[in-house]
Amino acid sequence: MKDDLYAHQHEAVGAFQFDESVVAVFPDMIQRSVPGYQTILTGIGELTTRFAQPNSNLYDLGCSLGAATLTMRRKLEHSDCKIIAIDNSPAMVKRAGEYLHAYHSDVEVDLQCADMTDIPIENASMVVINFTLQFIDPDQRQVLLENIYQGLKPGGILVLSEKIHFDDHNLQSTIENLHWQFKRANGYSELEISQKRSSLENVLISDTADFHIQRLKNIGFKSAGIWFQAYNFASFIAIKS
Ligand code: GEK
Repeated sequence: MKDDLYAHQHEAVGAFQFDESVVAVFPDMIQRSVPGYQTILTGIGELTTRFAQPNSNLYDLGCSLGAATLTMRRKLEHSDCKIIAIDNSPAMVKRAGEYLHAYHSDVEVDLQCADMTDIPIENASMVVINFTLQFIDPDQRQVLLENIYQGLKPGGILVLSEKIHFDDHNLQSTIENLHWQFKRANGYSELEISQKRSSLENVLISDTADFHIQRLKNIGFKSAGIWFQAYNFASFIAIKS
C-alpha cells in the first residue's frame, strides 16, 4: 500500500508511532524515505554469509516487518543458527510473523514483541540494528551497545544503520536538502515531507558518524567504521576481535 499518511493537512501533527496505520504502508514508506535501504539489506545478507558462526544466535533488533531477518535467514549457511527478531510494536510483530511464515526455512526464528533494551544478548555472531537505535533514548544507547558487545562471540559483527547529522552547518543543510530531494523524486509532496519531519522531531534523535564510531571504539570494538552511506543515512560495522 502507498504511504499517504501525511498527504493531507493534519490539524496537529502528533509524535510518530509505529501503529497499524504505519504497518500497512511500511514497506513503501521505508523504500521511498531511506536512500540505500535495499542496498543495505543486500549487504546484511552478504555479511551474514561471511560472519554467521555455526550454532550461534543472530539478532535483528527493531525488526519491523522482518526485512533484515528474511535476508539473514536466506543467506545463512548454518541451519543450526537461530535468529532472534525483536520489535516493541505489537502491530509490527503481528505482520512480521505473517511474512516470516509465508516462506519455508530450516532456520529457527524467535520473533518477540519486546523492548530491545530489555533482552539478553547471548552467544551472538551477528547483531543487526537497522535504523532503530535512533529511536532509543540517547541515555540508554551506550548500555545497549555495551550489552551487545558483551554478548557477541569473538569474530562477531554488529551492523548498525542510522540517520546521521553533521556538525558542520553547511554540510548539514546541503545533505539534508539532498534527502528531501530524494523524497520529492519518490513522489512525496512538500506537505508530506514537512509533516513527517514534524512528527519525527524528538522521536528520531540522530548522532554524527564520528560520535557513533568513537562510541563503538570506546566500548571495545577494535574495528568500527562506515561500510555504506547515502546522503544522511549511514551503516556502520563493528567487529569484535
Ligand atoms: C528494517 N529494521 O526494515 N525496542 C524494540 N523495537 C523498537 C524500539 C525498542 N525500544 N523502539 C522502536 N522500535 C527495520 C526498520 S524501523 C525504522 C526499523 C524506521 C521499532 C519500531 O517499532 C519500528 O518497527 C522499528 O524500531 C524502526 O530493516 O521506521 O525508520
